[in-house]
Amino acid sequence: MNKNKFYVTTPIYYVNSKPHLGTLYSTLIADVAARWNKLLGKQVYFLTGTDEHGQKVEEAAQKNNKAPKDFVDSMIPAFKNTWQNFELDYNKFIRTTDKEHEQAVTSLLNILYNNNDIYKSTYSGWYCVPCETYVTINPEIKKDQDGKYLCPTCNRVLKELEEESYFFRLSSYQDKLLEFYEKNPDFIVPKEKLNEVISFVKSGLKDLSISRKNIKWGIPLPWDNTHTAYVWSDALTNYISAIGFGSKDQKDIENFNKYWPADLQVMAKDIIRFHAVYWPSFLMAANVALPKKLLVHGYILTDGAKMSKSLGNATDPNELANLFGVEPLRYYLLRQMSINQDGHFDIQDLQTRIASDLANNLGNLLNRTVTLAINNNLINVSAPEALEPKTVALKEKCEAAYRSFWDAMNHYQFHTALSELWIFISQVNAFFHEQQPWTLAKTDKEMFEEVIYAVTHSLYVIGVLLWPVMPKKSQELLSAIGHDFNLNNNYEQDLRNNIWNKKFVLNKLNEPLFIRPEIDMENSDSAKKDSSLETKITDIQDFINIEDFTKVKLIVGTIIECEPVAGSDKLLKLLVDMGSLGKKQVLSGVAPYFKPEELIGKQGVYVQNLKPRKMMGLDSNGMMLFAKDESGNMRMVTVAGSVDNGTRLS
Ligand code: ME8
Repeated sequence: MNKNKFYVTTPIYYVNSKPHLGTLYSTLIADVAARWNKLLGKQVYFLTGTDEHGQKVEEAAQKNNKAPKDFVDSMIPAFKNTWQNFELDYNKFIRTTDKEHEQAVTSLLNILYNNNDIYKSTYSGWYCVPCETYVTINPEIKKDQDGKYLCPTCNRVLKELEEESYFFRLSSYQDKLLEFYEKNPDFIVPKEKLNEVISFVKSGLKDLSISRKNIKWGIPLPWDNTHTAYVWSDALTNYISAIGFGSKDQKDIENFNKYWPADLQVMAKDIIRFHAVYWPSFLMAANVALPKKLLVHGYILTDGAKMSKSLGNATDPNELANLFGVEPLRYYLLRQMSINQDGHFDIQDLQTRIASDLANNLGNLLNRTVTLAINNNLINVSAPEALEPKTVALKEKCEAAYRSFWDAMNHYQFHTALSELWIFISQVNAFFHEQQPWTLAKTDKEMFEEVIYAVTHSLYVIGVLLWPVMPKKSQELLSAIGHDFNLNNNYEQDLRNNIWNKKFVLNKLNEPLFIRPEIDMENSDSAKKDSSLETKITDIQDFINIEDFTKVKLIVGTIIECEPVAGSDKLLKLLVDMGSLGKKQVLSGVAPYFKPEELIGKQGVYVQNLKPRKMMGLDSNGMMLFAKDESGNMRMVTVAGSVDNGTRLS
């Protein structure tokens, strides 16, 4: 088996409406997985496309006064343009109306029919047209006020059907499926979804209706053209038809053998049963290998409801991209959504992340470093012969960040990977501030160059790792330090080895890497169209994220000595005991409020890592926290109960 290839697929989307944030999210996940595997040096094939047959589309075409094929053709540009706008670099866009696909479905169905896996009978039951699925009636199925059954997925009225249909012998695959799940416990990410599938299969599989007699808009069954293939037996086949299944052409056969089985099939939980039960049984029946992994992501929610085109609360990704930029939106979706859980899309949060993570933490770091270096005539930056211990510590953090990022990406936990990377970005920022290169530029040229080198190398690693998520920003960042992103570079080995010997040439950026959004949402067209965008963006508070908060070291400490500072009405000199962290002298402007003896023995909260400064010729290291009450009296910030000195607040 070719271990050096990576085949990733998205669901093929129904064409009854335009792409939305939810379908963008699935396609983006596949794109990032594809790019990450390219970065690891693999040959990648990324497939997406559209699901165009069936009753739903037939009805939508009728409503639009169009022939079905004209209707589906008219919907394709919306998908292709949106995916292009979002830099989704797929290899193939398959449509179920493509000739090769129709041929592949015919081949697959013929194989199943000839193997006696398909038989004719009568279907009687309940069908959901919007979901294109049969629903088994059980006590949990709800009814509307007229007593009509409602679909458990989309809440719409079910239709009763009784018609002749062909059935696939799904029931005879129950044991084989269970054996497969047992042997492949990693078949589904996250694991609990596999357990749900196992329970469903164990509860007993019924044979599956795979054709519809009265629906003309579909692929006719090869042995009975009065029936068309039921949408799922048609749609699921796209994953193999796109890479050459069923073709006699030698090139197609080679392509199919090269890429199948798929390494990753991305979807949300609504269609897991089709992919984890029906799809593997069709493949088993045709003696074709099963996909290696299904990645089941959560729903993007707006106001607690799943965003979907049929429910009518979809946010237009292109409008959002116009307001916030394509790549910041890509970043936000991956960073904010914990991949296997549902998550809320929140405009305010989106703009906070852009301002804080992108513009502040990353963009400013690049800008400050490059500007400071160039202003001090440092343009060609090369590695120092030996590194100071503080630089070695940063280098070690860089290696650790790469490893954590690598691990999270390989498990498709993109939010974790990005959070790890931003922790590293905070560490680089902290290094920059602690080293004070603006002072070193005047006092210690050699150390100045070392600090600039260390930050630049760190930015190089950050830039490369960002490529799967923000390809253009990654390139812009790398250009600013004199590198080009090139997939021929063996980045995997390069970053793993963490050898700091590269040369950099610094260039000033023409404009900042990221711009803080300052959009008046009330007057924006897209805000008017979509109530979920109603937040007034200019009202944003200056939020910090958790990484920013954790930069502040708040420690519990007891004041063991306290005396006035000679010559000052305001200052008291405190000695704070922080247990194992030692004792520190702090100057505090609270003399008008306390007699020294009132503070001695009091336990309070101390900011440990505030930059030391001198007041009245005395050192002050850190700060003790106080709060003024309504009457203007000062109160010391304390912890309820007694805590060991030196305990960090969290
Ligand atoms: O089910 N959040 O097509 P579909 C996250 N044609 N992802 C979402 C989402 C949301 N709010 N809404 C939709 C079909 N998705 C079939 C698939 S495959 C052989 C046939 C994504 O247009 C998610 O991936 O209804 C979900 O599984 C898919 O779109 C459903 O797309």
